[in-house]
Amino acid sequence: LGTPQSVRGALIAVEGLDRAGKSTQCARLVENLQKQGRNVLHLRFPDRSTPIGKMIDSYLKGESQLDDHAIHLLFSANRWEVASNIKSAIAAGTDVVIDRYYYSGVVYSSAKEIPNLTVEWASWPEVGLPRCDICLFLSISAKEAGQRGGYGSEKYELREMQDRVGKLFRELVDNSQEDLVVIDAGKKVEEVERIILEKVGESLKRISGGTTLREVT
Ligand code: NYM
Ligand code: MG
Repeated sequence: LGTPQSVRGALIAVEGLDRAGKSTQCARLVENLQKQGRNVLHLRFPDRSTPIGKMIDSYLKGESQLDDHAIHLLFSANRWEVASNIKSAIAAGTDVVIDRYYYSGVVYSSAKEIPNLTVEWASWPEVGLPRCDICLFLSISAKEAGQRGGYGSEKYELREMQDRVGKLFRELVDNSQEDLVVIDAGKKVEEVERIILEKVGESLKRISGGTTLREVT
């Protein structure tokens, strides 16, 4: 009685090619939301700290080999192991900002062009995960991303692979009714930061209007 109705937090994902500026923008977004007095949980996938995450880390560094389907399922399992934490944080009114989420999961694995590892196959293990309210896709060409100090030495950090990943990301953007927002990541850092905050603000408004947290279908 008389107490303000509690509003759930927002689930915000930031996606894009390697070197698109995701980490920088996630950090800034978290800071900006906190400045507005919001509670924020900052996550990233892969989360390399868990036992599954350690297997992923070792695979990405080329220290171990895994079947392409097996590593795909590990990436997904790495999300499932924190799914309930995400849900309870959101329910408690905390915003969750995630550096890569199921979009990366689907796109990177299917970009490997392994027979039967299709987008459809790759999407199944993600069904049921908390779906983001907004996904900010930091759009940059593989060429431009590669010029940003060059790629590292991890698996997938190759120009050809990044080109295919970029193409698949764009297909996903075109074909989905998801709340995917394309952001030109070639702009200045501050400009990208401003646009992101504006888009997230719109999403927060929709949430305080009562939209519920959905699941990936
Ligand atoms: N990656 C990331 C996947 O292949 N599947 C996934 O589900 C996720 C979350 O891991 N090249 C790939 C994309 C990156 C690599 O991510 C490591 P990061 O953000 O560079 O640590
Ligand atoms: Mg990387």
